[in-house]
Amino acid sequence: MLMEVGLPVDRLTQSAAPRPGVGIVHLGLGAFYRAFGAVYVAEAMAASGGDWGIVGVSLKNPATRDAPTPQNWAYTSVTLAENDESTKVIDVLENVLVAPENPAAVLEAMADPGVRIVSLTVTEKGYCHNPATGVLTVDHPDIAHDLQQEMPRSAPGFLVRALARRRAAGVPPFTVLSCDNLPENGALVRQIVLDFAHLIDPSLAQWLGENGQFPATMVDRITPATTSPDIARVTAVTGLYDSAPVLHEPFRQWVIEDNFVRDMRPDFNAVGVEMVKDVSRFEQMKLRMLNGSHSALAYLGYLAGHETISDTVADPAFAAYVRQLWAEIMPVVRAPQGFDLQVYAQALMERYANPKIRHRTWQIAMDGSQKLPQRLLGSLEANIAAGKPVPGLCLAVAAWMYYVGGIDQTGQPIDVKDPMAEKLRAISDASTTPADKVAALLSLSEIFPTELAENLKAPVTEAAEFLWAQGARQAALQVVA
Ligand code: CS2
Repeated sequence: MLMEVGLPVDRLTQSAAPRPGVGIVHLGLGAFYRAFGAVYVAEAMAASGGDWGIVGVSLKNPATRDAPTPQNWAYTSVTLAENDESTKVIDVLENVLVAPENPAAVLEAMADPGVRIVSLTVTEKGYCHNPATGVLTVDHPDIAHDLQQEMPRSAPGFLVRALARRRAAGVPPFTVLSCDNLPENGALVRQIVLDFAHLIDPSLAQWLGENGQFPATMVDRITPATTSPDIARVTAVTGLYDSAPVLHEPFRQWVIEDNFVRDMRPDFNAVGVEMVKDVSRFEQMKLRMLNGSHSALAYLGYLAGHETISDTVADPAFAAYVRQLWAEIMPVVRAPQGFDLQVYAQALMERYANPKIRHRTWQIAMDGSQKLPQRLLGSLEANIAAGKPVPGLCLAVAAWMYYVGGIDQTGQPIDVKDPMAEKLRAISDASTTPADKVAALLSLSEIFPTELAENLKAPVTEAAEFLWAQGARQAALQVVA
């Protein structure tokens, strides 16, 4: 690996300072958590101490553990501002486990009495729920397996089996801290955990209902997946080879409901985390304004041949389109106290335009079936109820429909990543006209509630017909005309 960068450089290594005890197990150790939650935890320990070392768990990929093992999972966090860049070593991971290789070790780590928080970034699909209703999907293959077997595969399975061990050992539950972009993520994961627990042992569900805590969070920092050229670049800047740096924007915002089991948590207040009673307004603002526009730009931008979000908004057609989209979304967002949505939108535009952040449209386009409800459909529903026309939001849905058909505007195949990819492709292939495709896709009740689907039929068909005939760029221009 060292040869890759062509320089005889040393490797980044863990510091020799005494290690803190482990207080957190994190499920889903990807770039986002390492660029965000882990950084805050490291800073909170630097500010106020505490045994909050982190054991990271990869639920799938051994590469997350293997590549940075020689550096004991210390890594470089690179902040990329438009005209400035800085690096910092984050040395807060004490171990990394790969769940499919050794689920028992993961359960053991989670059951350890020193662990007081289990946080999650397992993506929307990792909760194994129905995105339209938020209910645990009991016939999901991993859930069906985990309900029968002691050694889990899914995040809900690990949470419940580990919590059962703690109860049996007389240890209080850990706080479950969801850091995924889901609406009311605390209540959602609570319901999933309680439903799962109820199915294996109703008294466990009761114990968790009484003693568990599942604070809601709003998380925000744009963090593209790290690429090989990024690794070479970071090595050139720092002079140390790091196989797993994370590159992200300067902006970050973490809002957490301050509701932890026995109030045990790192000193988040000391490092700028907003600890609040109610996260819902922050979360709605972020999911609808940021993630909603991100998905819209991802589908349209990809179809128009743009590789990244910054390339997409550099095109005046899409910059105007996203402003129109925000104008549609703002009236159906209840801003948190002290927030001005116009200012928030302007800041988003500047964040998207940062050319140093190579956030691929393809990356954001992933898993649309799991993302659409909270990102776009909530805004659509509220606008339709108010009788307002929403051409920008309808075009975003139509663009997703085009994208999941799997062929782009130049006839090239699209590598669609989505748990429903096959089904979406089959539906698309079976219908010939845009109107047929729209009708068939709207009938997927795990994504579109029936009444909304009915209301969307005419305006999304109109958007789709224009998009299919004229392409993404013209369709965006038509929305703002
Ligand atoms: C993005 C998010 O990939 C995606 O779907 O919309 O990861 C987004 O970058 C983050 O939520 C920003 O905080």
